[in-house]
Amino acid sequence: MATKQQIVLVTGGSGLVGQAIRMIVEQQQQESSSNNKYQFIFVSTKDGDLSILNEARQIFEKYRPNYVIHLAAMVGGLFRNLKYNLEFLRTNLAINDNVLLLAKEFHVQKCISCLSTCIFPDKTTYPIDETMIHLGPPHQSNFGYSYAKRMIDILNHAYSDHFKNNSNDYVVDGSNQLPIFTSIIPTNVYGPYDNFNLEDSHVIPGLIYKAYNAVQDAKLKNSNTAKLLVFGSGQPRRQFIYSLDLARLILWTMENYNEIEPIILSVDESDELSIGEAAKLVAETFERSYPDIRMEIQFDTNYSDGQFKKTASNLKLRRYLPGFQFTSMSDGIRDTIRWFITNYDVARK
Ligand code: NAP
Ligand code: GFB
Repeated sequence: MATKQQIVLVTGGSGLVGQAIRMIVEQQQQESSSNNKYQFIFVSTKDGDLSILNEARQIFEKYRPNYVIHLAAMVGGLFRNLKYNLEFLRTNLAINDNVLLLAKEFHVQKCISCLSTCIFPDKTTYPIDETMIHLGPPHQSNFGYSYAKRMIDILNHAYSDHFKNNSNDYVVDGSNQLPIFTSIIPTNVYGPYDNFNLEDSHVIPGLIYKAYNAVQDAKLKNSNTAKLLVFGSGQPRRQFIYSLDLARLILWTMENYNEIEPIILSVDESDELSIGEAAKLVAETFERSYPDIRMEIQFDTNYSDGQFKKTASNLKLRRYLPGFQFTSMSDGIRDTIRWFITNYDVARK
C-alpha cells in the first residue's frame, strides 16, 4: 500500500529562495522513478498574509503540513533596510511568531526557519560561527530585520523546552520523536527569480539590472562603452551563495539536520570577495555577451557601504557535508544574467 505523502509547506514560496527550492524539487521528482515521499506546497501573500494570525491559520488548516520550510519575510538589501527598520522589525516579528505558533498547534514534525549572516554582532571576531548570534548588537543599518530574525532562534529554544515539558502532547505519530524547530543561516543569496528592483534589491541583482540598462543605453547611443555605477566604495566584502545550491542544502536539512541550534549555509571563507570584484564579474559577463561594448565601472561613495564584512564559517556544514560542491560566482552570475535577460518582462524590478 502506498505510504501517505508528507506535506511540506514552503512559506515565501514565490521568492528567490522559494523558487529555487521549487526548481530543485521538480528536478529531483523528474529524476526519481519512485513515488515521491513529499508533496511540496509553495505559498505566497496570494494565499494569505502570514503577519495576520487568522490568515496564517487558514493556510495551516487548508494544508495541515508535516514539515514547514519557513522562508516568508520582509526582505531587502542595505538601502531598503536603512529606510524601513521599524517595518522590517514588526512585520517579521509578526510573521515568525504566527508561523511557529501554528507549526506547534498543527503538530508539525519539523519547522526550519531562516536567519541570515547579516544578523550577527557587527563588532566581532572572525570567522563568525553559529554560537555568536546574540553576543552583541547587529550592524545599525538593519537592526530591525536582525532582531526579528534573532527572535526566531529564541522562539525555537522556547518551543523545544515546551515540547520536552509536555512530551505526551507532542510525540508525533507513535515515534518517540518530539517536534524539531530549528533554523538555517544563509549568507547573501543570489540567483534566478531574485528581486531586481533598484530601490529594494540586494547588490548582485542591483548590479545586474544596472549593467543591463547601461548596455541598452550604449546600444541606443551607438556607443561602445557602458558605465556600470556601483554604490559605495566597493571595498566591503561578502560571501554569496547561489540560490540553487542553497535550495539543495535546505532540502538536505529537512531530511538530515535535527539540532535545535542553527546551521550556517554559506560558501567557504576563501570564497569571500569584495563588492568591486563582484561588480567586475557582472561587467565581464555582459562584455562576453556584448563583445562590441566595454563596461566602465564607477563607484559613488555618496552611497553607504553598510557593513564592511560578515565573514562566516561553514565548518559546521562541512562536518556534515564535507564534499558539497558550490556553484562558482562566475557560473552563478552568468546563469542569473541569462535568466534575467530571458525573463526580463516578468522579473521583479
Ligand atoms: P524574497 O525573494 O523577497 O521573497 C519573500 C517571500 O516571502 C515571497 O514569497 C513573499 O511573498 C513572502 N512574503 C513576504 N511577506 C509576506 C507576508 N506578510 N505573508 C506571506 N508571505 C510573505 O526573499 P528571499 O530572498 O527568497 O528570502 C527568503 C528567506 O531567506 C527570508 O527569510 C530571508 O530573510 C532569508 N535570507 C535571504 C537572503 C538573501 O540574500 N536574499 C540572505 C539570507 C537570508 P510575495 O511574493 O507574495 O510577496
Ligand atoms: O546586498 P546588499 O544590499 O546588502 O549589499 P548587505 C550592500 C553592499 O553593496 C553595500 C553595495 O556595500 C553597497 O554600497 N552596492 C553597490 C549595492 N551597488 C549596489 C546596488 O546596486 N544595490 C545594493 N543593494 N548594494 C543585507 C542586509 O546587507 O544583507 C539584509 O541589509 C539582508 O538584511 C542581506 O540580510 C542578506 O549584504 O550589505
